[in-house]
Amino acid sequence: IDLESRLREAIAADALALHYQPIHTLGDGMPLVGFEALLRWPQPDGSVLLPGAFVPVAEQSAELVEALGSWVCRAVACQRHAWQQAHTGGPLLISINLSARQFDREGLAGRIRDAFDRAVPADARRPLPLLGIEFEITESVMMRDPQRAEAELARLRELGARIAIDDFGTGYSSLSYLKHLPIDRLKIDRAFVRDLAHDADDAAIVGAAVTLAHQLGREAVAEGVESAQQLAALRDLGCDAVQGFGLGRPMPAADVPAYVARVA
Ligand code: G
Ligand code: G
Ligand code: MN
Ligand code: NA
Repeated sequence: IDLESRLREAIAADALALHYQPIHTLGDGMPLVGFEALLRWPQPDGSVLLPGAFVPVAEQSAELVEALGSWVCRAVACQRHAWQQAHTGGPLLISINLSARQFDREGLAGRIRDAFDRAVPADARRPLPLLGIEFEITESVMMRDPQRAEAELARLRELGARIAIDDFGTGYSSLSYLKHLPIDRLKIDRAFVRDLAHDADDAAIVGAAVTLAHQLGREAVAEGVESAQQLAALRDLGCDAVQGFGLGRPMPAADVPAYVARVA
């Protein structure tokens, strides 16, 4: 059967997984600030499909993109509840990737709130259900329907969430949206981080992105950090936080408590 039908079944059977990649600040001791939740689809033969292989398939269908997005929110809400019960992680931020197509239908913020509320027992619900959750959106979100996106993001923030622009610098868009959108962090795409330590152009771009973020009162996070040289360059440029294989790879949820204990 085709991938689309199999994905629909996998969502219904709760057969997807999230891996969690740590994000650390560049401050003293490089404290852990949170994790980005990344979709994985384990296959019957033991292999694992990465999101690039199936998120685009989901995006062909408004209903499937919605089902996948709700699954991710439910999974994060359950996981966070379990970690809180076990006193793992304290007030860590968990970042969730949103597809641009999730904004196509009205009421995204309400549906996300419902997904979070339904995932935990009634007595564990909070007045701000999305406190400690960050949503990552790409610049392309703004290309679809800027007014709706702005309104939905504002609602997500009223529910306690933070907003990050993902893959910053790679999108086809103007910078003007930065002024209007309620954004907390810019995540600088790893394409600019890769050669940062030896490429003066990349260093200039990353430096400008960090300055732009700070001037607007936002934070800058660098993605794809693999080496100590990149880390040193990012510290010199005043970047706030870092994420990448050099700090920690995306890990199954079961490995998170040990990681949190190790870096604490
Ligand atoms: O984990 P990996 O590097 O393969 O992720 C590739 C891409 O898949 C990233 O750009 C990421 O934004 C996207 N992605 C990962 N998890 C999710 C998710 O839960 N929802 C959506 N829409 N995209 C995701
Ligand atoms: O687009 P987005 O930022 O959501 O993509 C996140 C993806 O980047 C994850 O799938 C993750 O596996 C990948 N990633 C995270 N850190 C690194 C890194 O240091 N190097 C490379 N090449 N990929 C990374
Ligand atoms: Mn991301
Ligand atoms: Na990114």
